[in-house]
Amino acid sequence: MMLELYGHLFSSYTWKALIPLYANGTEFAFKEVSPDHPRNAVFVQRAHPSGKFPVLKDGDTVVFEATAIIEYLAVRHPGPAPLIPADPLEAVTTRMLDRVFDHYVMHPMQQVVFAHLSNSENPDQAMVDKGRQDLLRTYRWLEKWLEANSLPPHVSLVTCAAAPSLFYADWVERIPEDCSRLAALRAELLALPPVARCVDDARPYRAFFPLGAPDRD
Ligand SMILES: N[C@@H](CCC(=O)N[C@@H](CS)C(=O)NCC(=O)O)C(=O)O
Repeated sequence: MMLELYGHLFSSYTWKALIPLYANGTEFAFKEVSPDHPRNAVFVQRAHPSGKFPVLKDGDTVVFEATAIIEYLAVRHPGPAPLIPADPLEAVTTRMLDRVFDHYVMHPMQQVVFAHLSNSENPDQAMVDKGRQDLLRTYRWLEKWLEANSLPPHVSLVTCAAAPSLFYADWVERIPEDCSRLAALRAELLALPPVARCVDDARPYRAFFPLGAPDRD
């Protein structure tokens, strides 16, 4: 039975699950979660404890949380992309960085976006300021980390977490000039074919970005 991925093409966490599928040329059916496809939305509401996507369905197996989806793909649908490094210690670093991008880049970016979604005229300024400050703090941490380390080879779990989080975070709080390594990493990620495909497929939805999408990327 064909794999099914439930999500939305503009959603950062959906990209995180799409990138490994594209990178490995894995066949799957994309199930858009939107009011136009209420059955898909109902499936996700039932499958995920918080009704969030992406959700992967592989026959009778349902996997949610983008990181778990990537771990599952690495085991059940492996391909040329080294999603999880074979070396156990490199795998630890990979999983640690995945958490860094989810918790400290994606999360503050989403907080700022939610503040604008909740009240577009008058977003909660404390929430916006906190999200922006947290992003800057993580940018500087990543810049320092990149001085001494490099990411695992693409396309790994880290690629999948870093690409969408840095893509949208930079729209919320621009990566400052003193973080040139991080800015270069973002550009490198966006040039990878599976990431470029996500960026291109999401273009029709840019008008919906609550802070207004910048005229770049
Ligand atoms: N921890 C989840 C986060 C997923 C998430 O935040 N998904 C967003 C889209 S990017 C979502 O489902 N938003 C709709 C909602 O919360 O109802 C994961 O890693 O997959």
